[in-house]
Amino acid sequence: MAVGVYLGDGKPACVYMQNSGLGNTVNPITSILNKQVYNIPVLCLIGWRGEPNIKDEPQHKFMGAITNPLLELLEIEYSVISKETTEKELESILEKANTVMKRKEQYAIVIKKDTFSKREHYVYKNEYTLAREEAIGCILEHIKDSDLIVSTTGKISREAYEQSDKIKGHHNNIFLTVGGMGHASMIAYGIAKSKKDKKTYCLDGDGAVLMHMGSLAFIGKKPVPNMVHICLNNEAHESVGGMPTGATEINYSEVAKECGYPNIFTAETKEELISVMKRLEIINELSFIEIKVSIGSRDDLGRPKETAEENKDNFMKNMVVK
Ligand SMILES: Cc1ncc(C[n+]2csc(CCOP(=O)(O)OP(=O)(O)O)c2C)c(N)n1
Repeated sequence: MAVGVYLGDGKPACVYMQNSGLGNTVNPITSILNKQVYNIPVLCLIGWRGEPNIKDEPQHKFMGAITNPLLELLEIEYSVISKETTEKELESILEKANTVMKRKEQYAIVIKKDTFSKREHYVYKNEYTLAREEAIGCILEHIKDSDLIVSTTGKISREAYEQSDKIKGHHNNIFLTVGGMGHASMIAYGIAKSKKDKKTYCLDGDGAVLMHMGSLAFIGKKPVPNMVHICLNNEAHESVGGMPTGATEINYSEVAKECGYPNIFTAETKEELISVMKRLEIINELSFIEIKVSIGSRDDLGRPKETAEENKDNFMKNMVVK
């Protein structure tokens, strides 16, 4: 969009992202923006997760450590700001950014944790009543112990982890896609292809589906019989504050249908979800379930106790057990 805005306006656009988003934008930066191609100025505001020596989740550590070196490699000049940055310093950073962008190059401002003060707490709501965690619990109650689960980035994984402990007494059959938002469905698809004797469930979020929606077309085009793709749709990025995704009117089940998923189900209540889960017991064909859920989560929701690598090892070990 920033490229289009520049082409249309002749003015650089400002793009705001988390540093995991910098990973997603490496290709357009190198193959569109860079001066060896179109030389297009953009101002990037980048939230710095995983800053060295600051406690953060495992999926942010490596990207946190390489954020600034990566910008250097991408030939993007940058400044780092924090809550100590004064207005005067900020002014001179913006002046520098302007000079760089006049040369049609890109400039980044890397923003440390707690630079911005918290805005007033705003509670986002939708019209649905089924809680996401309750829906996840209901799914876990209806799947076999030998079934596999791949859960998406954010609180869906944390809820699946806790619900599985509560319902099954363990969480060894869940692969938590802690990073790589939007890729859980293709991971589930890969597992389903190689483990044909088991059913693989993907617990996805609507924001994550939207981020890499092309996966639906791929999966629908070459369906596997032992995969169930579940989109827990709260029309929001609940895990990071509950803001609307910007695609709240999208009918995800229609998209999946058009992409070729042969079985499509929707549910808005626990009763509807139970009846879908029962029907799934006798369906041996790729299926998609869109569950409309409310926006919200428990304040005391925990985090995985193992490292990401331990979670992966347990998942792989558990797979060989019948
Ligand atoms: C590339 C990238 N950008 C941003 C994030 C931060 N992030 C983590 S979870 C999440 C929201 C996920 O939304 P959704 O899939 O709808 O699930 P919900 O939390 O609403 O259940 C975001 C934006 C990320 N992990 N990766």
